[in-house]
Amino acid sequence: MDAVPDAAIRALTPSQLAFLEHLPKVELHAHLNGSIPLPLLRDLAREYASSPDAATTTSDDILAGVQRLQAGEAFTDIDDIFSVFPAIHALTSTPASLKRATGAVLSHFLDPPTSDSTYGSVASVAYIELRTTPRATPHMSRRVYLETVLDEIEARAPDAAALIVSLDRRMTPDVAQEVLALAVQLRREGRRVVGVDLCGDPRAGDMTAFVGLFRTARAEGLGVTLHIAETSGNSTAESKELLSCEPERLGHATYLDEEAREVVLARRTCIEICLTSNLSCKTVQQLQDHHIRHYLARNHPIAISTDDILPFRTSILGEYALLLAPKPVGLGLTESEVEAVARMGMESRFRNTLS
Ligand code: 6MZ
Repeated sequence: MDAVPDAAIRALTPSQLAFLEHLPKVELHAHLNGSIPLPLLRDLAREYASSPDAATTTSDDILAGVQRLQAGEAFTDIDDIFSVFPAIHALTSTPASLKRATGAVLSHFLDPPTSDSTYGSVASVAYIELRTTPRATPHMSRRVYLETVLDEIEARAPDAAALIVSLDRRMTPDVAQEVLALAVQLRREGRRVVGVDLCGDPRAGDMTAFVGLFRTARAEGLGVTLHIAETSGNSTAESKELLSCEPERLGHATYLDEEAREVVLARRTCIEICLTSNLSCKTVQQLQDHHIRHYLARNHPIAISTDDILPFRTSILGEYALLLAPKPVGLGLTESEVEAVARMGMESRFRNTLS
């Protein structure tokens, strides 16, 4: 069966496709290591196989994970998706490979529209906030990790790209504290850090320990976006706690209860919507049931985003095609409705640049 965004792109008329290609779009929810274009992943995997690291880590698991990504295998659920990230991380554990990965992700999103053998039609975005979780590896510290990504962002796309520093739910309090301090310091040094994110396995961690950090981030002028209620297992108490940090944006927000939704609506908190991701992770069963409908009906700010183009085999064009294509392949929005959605994304960028 076709991947859902591919079918939506094919269901468009030539004039609708041209409309989407020229529509000014932003990407606000893309994880660096989930967004590596497949051709580069192949090169990195080949080089990894003959590197000294392959002899010291569980390289069979890593190569099996990479093979799954190369084959474009469907993932069974969100657990399955999370099982593949360690393989990708093994391939970007040196400053050189991380720099190449960052450059390739920026090119994928920002270079002029092309036709690409892996993703079909590819449309570029006018602006991207790329997010990543700094890892300490045998080859670099967390600070060097972030500097490597920032060097690439600032060299290639100083006006069209910025960094969101991710805190992973699985981090120990000490590491989370260190990562927040790095985000604050780098921003004070004038680097292109615009915000912080909470991401990672939605079932892991105790969020009580993180709330204070996100309040500090806000006080420091950083934008805050939190993955929230991504699965039915995320409790209402947890969502309430995360909302108490008053984040400007939320990732997924699939299972917010009525009370939390009222808070979000009243505050006009932007919801980052990743349609294909939610369908692939099976946190949403069918496109027509997606919680985007709730926000569209209320003209509430949303930002259409890809999440992880590598495992989900999607693109920003594919995500917009899902809005515009007729039902049941897409949501059947009109061009002017899609234009209004794209504008909401543009207006939801973090604007806290240092003066
Ligand atoms: C939550 C996700 C995610 O940070 O190494 N990540 N976190 N929900 C999701 N929904 C599918 N998709 C990706 O990119 C990979 C990391 O992003 C987070 C995971 O923590 C993953 O390890 P970086 O660049």
